[in-house]
Amino acid sequence: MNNPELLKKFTFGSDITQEQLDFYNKYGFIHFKNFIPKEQVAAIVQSLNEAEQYIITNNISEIYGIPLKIGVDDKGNKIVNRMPFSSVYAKAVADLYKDPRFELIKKFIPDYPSRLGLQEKDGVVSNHFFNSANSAYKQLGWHTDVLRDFVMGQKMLPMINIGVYLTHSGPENGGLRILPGTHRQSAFSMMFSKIQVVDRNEDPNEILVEAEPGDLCLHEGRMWHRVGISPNFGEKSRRRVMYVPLICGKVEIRNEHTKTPFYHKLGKRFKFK
Ligand SMILES: O=C(O)CCC(=O)C(=O)O
Ligand SMILES: [Fe+2]
Repeated sequence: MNNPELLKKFTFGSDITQEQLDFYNKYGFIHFKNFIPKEQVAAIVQSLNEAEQYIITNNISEIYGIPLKIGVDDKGNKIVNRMPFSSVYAKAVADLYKDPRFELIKKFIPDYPSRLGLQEKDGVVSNHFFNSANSAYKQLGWHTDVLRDFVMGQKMLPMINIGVYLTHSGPENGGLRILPGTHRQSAFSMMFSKIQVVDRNEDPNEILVEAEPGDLCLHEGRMWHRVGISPNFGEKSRRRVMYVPLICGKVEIRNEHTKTPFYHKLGKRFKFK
């Protein structure tokens, strides 16, 4: 990585600035420091831990039709590695997205009306990466988030994945690796320049997003990204981050009666994880 501009961090103020819009449009991502205070991060983590216990005690395997990834940590305890629709069971998570600053984020999609997908797609996804023998989520291969729309035969509209960090994220616990600027690629390379999800190899052009609890990182749905595997096991590998999509187009609300989309069954067959 030889462009120091890519390491630039921003502060989320009372409005989105032109400089922030320009950076995002150029690179397909933007990183804001200290979006929420540490106390709020702690309250969210506590709320997610309680939701996790509830899910495990009640043998819940999916939320609104989307399967949970449940693994086992290094101490033999069950761990919910990927919790979709986490605002359903975790109140502090639901409260976070009432923050009026999420309205401002819509300015990054100026050409279409957009909305937070709190009850669409996978809702607020809480990722809990952990490196242990029986973890269900140690890393995530290269992919673009619009893959799902492509698979579902839907029109590809701008989409932003909004990430809020709950732990430090960097090389010691894997970290998010992105290919800046790839959101401006052709539809063909968006889908096929790497083998989606299966390819886990380092790319010479990737950059690591190093973040702290409370940081906010937005990335465009068409940008290639992956989460690396931690070189550590156990506690040192723990990485928690929540994502909610900012979406446009057709509204498809999910609830307790909606069915599991077919590609989850495909994923199971081919063991994508
Ligand atoms: O955990 C991350 O930072 C990224 C996760 C991700 O890319 C995804 O869930 O689609
Ligand atoms: Fe992703």
